[in-house]
Amino acid sequence: MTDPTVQHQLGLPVLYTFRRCPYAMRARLALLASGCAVEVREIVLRDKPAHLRDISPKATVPVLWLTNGTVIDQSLDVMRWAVGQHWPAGWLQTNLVQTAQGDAWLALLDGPFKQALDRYKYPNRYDHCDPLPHRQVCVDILKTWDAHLAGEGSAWLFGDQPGFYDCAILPFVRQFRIADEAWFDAQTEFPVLQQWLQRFLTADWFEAAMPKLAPWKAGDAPLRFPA
Ligand SMILES: N[C@@H](CCC(=O)N[C@@H](CS)C(=O)NCC(=O)O)C(=O)O
Repeated sequence: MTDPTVQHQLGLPVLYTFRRCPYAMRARLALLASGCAVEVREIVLRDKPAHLRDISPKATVPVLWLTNGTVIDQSLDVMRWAVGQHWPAGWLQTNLVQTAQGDAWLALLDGPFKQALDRYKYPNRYDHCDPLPHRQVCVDILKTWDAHLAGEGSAWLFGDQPGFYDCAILPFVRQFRIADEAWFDAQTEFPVLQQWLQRFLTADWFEAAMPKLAPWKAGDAPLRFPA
């Protein structure tokens, strides 16, 4: 039997999350957009709760633990689950449709882009590799989104409302910028993408997806997300 101190306390799915993690961010954005409330548990990566490891031995975030015991432990699957629940009117009301082009971008993002991003951002973790060729790999990928956005002439990847792919991709573009903000902001090769990122960073729904929470421990009073 599950330890009662870790059980669902609010009758809602439990989301294990980490504020700064781009994978967790995309999951929170999709939950927020689809109006799916959860019981939120902030974690610290170096000191993960035992219950998280119990339900998902690979112990990455995000992890969504449904009230029926189902565990969803891949960020895109959490997004797809959220989108499948409902999608209220308001921001993100369009672009629900998932496209082959968008899915190809996600493969690029979660594969080569993330791999290069980690080497650009944390070269010391990779035998002190030279970060600049890795930054260039990311730039080349960013330029494809820049060209797409410029071609569409729309505020978001697939129209005038942010959608599934904006939520899935933007947290990683944000992380790329954070590695060297002054450098990123001074670049002239991807101006439309820079505007797209700024639109995201200044949106009230982005702020709503980034609550600052103390790390959870078993027995804590439950917290709801969105608050
Ligand atoms: N493929 C996973 C990746 C998730 C992931 O790697 N999350 C990182 C945080 S950004 C993590 O939890 N890493 C575990 C650790 O650092 O111990 C997903 O899409 O959810």
